[in-house]
Amino acid sequence: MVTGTRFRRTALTGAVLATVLGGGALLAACGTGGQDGAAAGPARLSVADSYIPLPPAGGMAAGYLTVRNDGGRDELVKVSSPGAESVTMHRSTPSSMEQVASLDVPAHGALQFARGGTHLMIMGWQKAPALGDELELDLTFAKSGTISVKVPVKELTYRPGQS
Ligand SMILES: [Cu+2]
Repeated sequence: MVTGTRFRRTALTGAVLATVLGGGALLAACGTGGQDGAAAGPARLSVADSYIPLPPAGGMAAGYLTVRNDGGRDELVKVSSPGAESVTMHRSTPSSMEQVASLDVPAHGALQFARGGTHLMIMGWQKAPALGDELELDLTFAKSGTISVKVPVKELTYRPGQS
């Protein structure tokens, strides 16, 4: 009985130790070979799943998109549009939202705009948007320069992945 308990304790400690060591080795591998090296390299960006829910007549619209990154870290520092006076980056908090000056694009990751989270606010449309219209957005990144995308205006209830 006593021996049994002792054995089980030892086995458990061994398992925990193996987990800790395994995790540590993984972290070390990421830190040296992976993340640091990759974060210093050039970003490789692409934009997907962009859309603007149709705003009420000529009003303020939100914009959503995903910036994928197959390379090193970058930062979205500015968004503008030839078709709108002002485009700003916002982050939603549980009670309100705040404007942000830049957004991180992690190495080998993605910057994701989504309802209830990070979003663009688009104001001062030159022409009132209608379903099926496209608005050019010029996304300026700290390292990668500017990427222009045509963002479709969708139904108010649209979510990416739906048709
Ligand atoms: Cu906002």
